[in-house]
Amino acid sequence: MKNVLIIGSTGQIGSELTMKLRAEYANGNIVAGYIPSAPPTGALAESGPSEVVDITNAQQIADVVEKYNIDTIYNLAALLSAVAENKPQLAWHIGIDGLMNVLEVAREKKCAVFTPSSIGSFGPNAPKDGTPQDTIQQPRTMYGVTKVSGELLSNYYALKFGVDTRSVRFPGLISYVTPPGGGTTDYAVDIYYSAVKGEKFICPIAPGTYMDMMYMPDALRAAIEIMEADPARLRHRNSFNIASMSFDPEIISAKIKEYIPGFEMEYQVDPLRQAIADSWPNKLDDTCARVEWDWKPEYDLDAMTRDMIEKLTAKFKK
Ligand code: AKB
Repeated sequence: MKNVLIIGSTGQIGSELTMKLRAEYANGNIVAGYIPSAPPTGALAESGPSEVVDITNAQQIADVVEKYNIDTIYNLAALLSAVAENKPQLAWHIGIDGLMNVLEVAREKKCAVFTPSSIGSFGPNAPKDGTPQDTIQQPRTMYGVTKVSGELLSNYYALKFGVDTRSVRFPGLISYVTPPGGGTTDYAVDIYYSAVKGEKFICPIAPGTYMDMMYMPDALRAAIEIMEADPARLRHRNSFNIASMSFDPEIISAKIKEYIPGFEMEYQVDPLRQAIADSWPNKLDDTCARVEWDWKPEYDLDAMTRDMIEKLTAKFKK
């Protein structure tokens, strides 16, 4: 039995991860932590317990961990990259002060902790292609600064206090369920919505800009598999590079055209998002994740595109 608290359960990853954890650990308490401005609705609200848990409130976290005898915390509270650039203090407060609250509760109550990092933890000095697991990171964005700091802080708690912290560096995540908000990679979600609605897509990222991307089912599996991995095999903890596909706007647009021949795209590059994207890697090397816990993606661009178009078409027909 597992008792899990998901902080940020109504966000892009949380809304799907909570449902998957409830399916996988059906006999446990899978608690959807949320902030009052974003309460759970529909199946998320009906399928299990939910509690107000603001990551900046350590007591709230401790109370819910105590109440449900929580053994694992998924800490998904964060501002995405473009929003964090406009609200750097808040990004730090949620990303690092909040993480510190989680780690302290975890130390006291002996919980394992998953806190996602990102391709955004790398900056322009990192090798762009085949970016290694262990390399110079030096991000230039506040998002990246919080991600690298979060990786270091999580490793510190593992080494110093024995807290079982683990994580992955997520690529841009693509899903038809909950839309993302304020990320640099979000164009790769929005493009499918425009295509299925029959609208021309205005692309904020320039042609030739490659970034790692991943379909949500693979990302959810990664988040669960890393927490279930045999600790004796792990040489790394925070955070593992994971990868499945890398493309630029031209490649994803051409792929969509194979399924929706009338699809049109025009570029209106957003300087903020473009600068962030230019500072990120083109493609990560995820060998360590493959070797240490058998990570393997299932979706490539073609399989993801087929599924996205099919699922969004059904969604808009309702
Ligand atoms: C973002 O674009 O901010 C995120 C990420 C890659 O971490 N999707």
